[in-house]
Amino acid sequence: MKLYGSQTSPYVRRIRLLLADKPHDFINLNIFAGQDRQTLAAINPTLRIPMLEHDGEVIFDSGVIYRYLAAQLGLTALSWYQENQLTVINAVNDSLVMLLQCSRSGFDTSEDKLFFDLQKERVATCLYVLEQQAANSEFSQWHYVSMALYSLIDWTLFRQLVELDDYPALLAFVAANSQQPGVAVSDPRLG
Ligand SMILES: N[C@@H](CCC(=O)N[C@@H](CS)C(=O)NCC(=O)O)C(=O)O
Repeated sequence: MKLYGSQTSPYVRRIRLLLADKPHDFINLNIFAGQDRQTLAAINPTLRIPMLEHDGEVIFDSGVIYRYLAAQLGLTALSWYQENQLTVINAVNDSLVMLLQCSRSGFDTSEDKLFFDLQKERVATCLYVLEQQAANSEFSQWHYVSMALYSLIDWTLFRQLVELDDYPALLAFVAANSQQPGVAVSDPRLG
């Protein structure tokens, strides 16, 4: 089983955490340049990571990879409530990736522009809900949704994308899970 990704991607990290105690090869790509980008393009036309290669199949997208692995590993299906939690986590993640890419493209994302405002509003409304759920101990089990949340919040801290002081339960959640299997080796700060 081969997982293609990068050290810094939060979408890749959630799958690495899921596979932490399962035999697999991690292929660390620089998806934005050189030979690695050609490797990515040859495998995945969406030009996004992660992707998983197993038994002659290549699976794109962390959500689909999770469904594939859940079937392989015999994991319990997510409840609809957990699916919604994952959607909320993904919404923050997607908006922050877009803001980061805008910033790296030379845009001043602190400007009052519709696109930036919409992303920031979504990040705030979603983080508010996740904070309440964390305070309510809804992520006290180390399952896939918790892994996705951990990957998002730790990446947000690493990239310094949002001031998280207003989200003490999310910070406590990250602190409480820093010793979970696979967390140290998948730290984006090693990228
Ligand atoms: N829906 C996708 C999102 C994956 C994603 O956005 N990955 C980022 C890295 S964190 C990426 O590949 N970005 C490349 C790009 O936007 O060109 C998933 O869940 O796998």
